[in-house]
Amino acid sequence: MFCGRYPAHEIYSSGSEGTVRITSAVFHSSAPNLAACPESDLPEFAFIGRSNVGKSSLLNMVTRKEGLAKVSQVPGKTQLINFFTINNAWSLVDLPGYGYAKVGQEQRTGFSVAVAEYLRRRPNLLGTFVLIDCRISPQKLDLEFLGWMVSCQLPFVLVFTKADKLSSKAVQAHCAAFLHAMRPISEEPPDHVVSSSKSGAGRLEILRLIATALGHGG
Ligand SMILES: Nc1nc2c(ncn2[C@@H]2O[C@H](COP(=O)(O)OP(=O)(O)OP(=O)(O)O)[C@@H](O)[C@H]2O)c(=O)[nH]1
Ligand SMILES: [Mg+2]
Repeated sequence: MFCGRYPAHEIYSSGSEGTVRITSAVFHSSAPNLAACPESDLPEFAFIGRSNVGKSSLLNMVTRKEGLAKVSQVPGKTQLINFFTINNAWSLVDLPGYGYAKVGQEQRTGFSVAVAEYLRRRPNLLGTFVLIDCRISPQKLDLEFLGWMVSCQLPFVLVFTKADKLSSKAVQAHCAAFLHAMRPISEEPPDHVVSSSKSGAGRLEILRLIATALGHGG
């Protein structure tokens, strides 16, 4: 489950082993900041992480819709808060990455004020997937961001991306090192998923977490 305190309007239910089947995934709109975000009652799940970690690719992999979110080899591609409507029932949100120095935005611990405002104040945001590149040792910027999430009591799940680029043993070692580095931040080890947008690994786990958060299994 998402780690942290759930929003007051929680519609989470526990115990559902099911998953969600995606029948439609469409781009809805983009917004530069919270005030410009579309009003919505649909439950929302956001993808955040360093620039180039694979947020947009993961969104496309989860929805099985290549090209739905714009992917780029150049960091800093996603600059707006992008909303995608799934099954006309819930939303996935592709956020701009943090840690990209050339972005001319005001920064707060490396991520933009707009992203911070969105994460803290969006009323229908149920949970956030925080993406971590599984190939690299624990990074200060990621740990700082997660510390901020914990201090704001925002629910999140870790997603270790690009697992196809390493042996499974190396992936496990990197995940273990990251979870160890999280110990001073979070009393309980956060839930985590290992993913690859190339192989589709992690897709079902992510959909299962979403189904549980939505309170249904189908
Ligand atoms: N091998 C491999 N490459 C990946 C994976 N996910 C993303 N990539 C590559 O990593 C690069 C960045 O991917 P994006 O999905 O655009 O990353 P992002 O986090 O959305 O980046 P910004 O929008 O710039 O913050 C692209 O070249 C992708 O093809 C993965 O699971 N495996
Ligand atoms: Mg992106």
